[in-house]
Amino acid sequence: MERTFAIIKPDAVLAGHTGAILQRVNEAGFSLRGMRLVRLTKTDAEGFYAVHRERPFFDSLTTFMSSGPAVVLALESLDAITRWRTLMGATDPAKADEGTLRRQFGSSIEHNATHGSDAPETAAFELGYFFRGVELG
Ligand code: 3AN
Repeated sequence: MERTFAIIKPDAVLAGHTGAILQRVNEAGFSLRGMRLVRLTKTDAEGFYAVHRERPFFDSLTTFMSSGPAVVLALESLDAITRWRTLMGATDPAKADEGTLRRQFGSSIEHNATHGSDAPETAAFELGYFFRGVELG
C-alpha cells in the first residue's frame, strides 16, 4: 500500500465540486486516511510550493491557493501516487484526457481543480505539511 497527498483546490471547492470529486475518490478505490478543510495563508502556500519558487507563475499560483478554502486529503491504495495522478489528468485541463478530474472540473492550467504528489519523497513532505501522524487513519 502507498499513500499520496491530494488537494481539492479553491476553484473546485468554490464551484461546489467537493462532493463529486470525493465520490470519484471512492469509486476509484482509494481509502481516505485523512481529510480536512483548510484556508492557506499566502505564506503557507509559498512553503508548500517552495520547489516552484523560481517559476514565473509562483506568485499567481500561491495567491490563488490562498484565495479560499481547499480540502486536503491523504489517500491510500496500491500505487496511489501514480493512480491519483492518472485520475487527475494532465496539468492543463485542455490537454487532460476525457474523464479525468482536471478535464471535468478544471478551467485553466492554474485553476486545475486538484493537486497530487508526484513522487514518494514529495508525498512524504506534503502529507507531513498538512497532517500530524495521529490525524491519519
Ligand atoms: P502538477 O500539479 O500537474 O504536478 P506542476 O507541479 O508542474 O503540475 O505545477 C504545480 C501547479 O502549478 C499546477 N497544479 C498548476 O496549478 C500550476 N501551474 C503549472 N504550470 C503553470 C503555468 N504555466 N501557469 C500557471 N500555473 C501553472
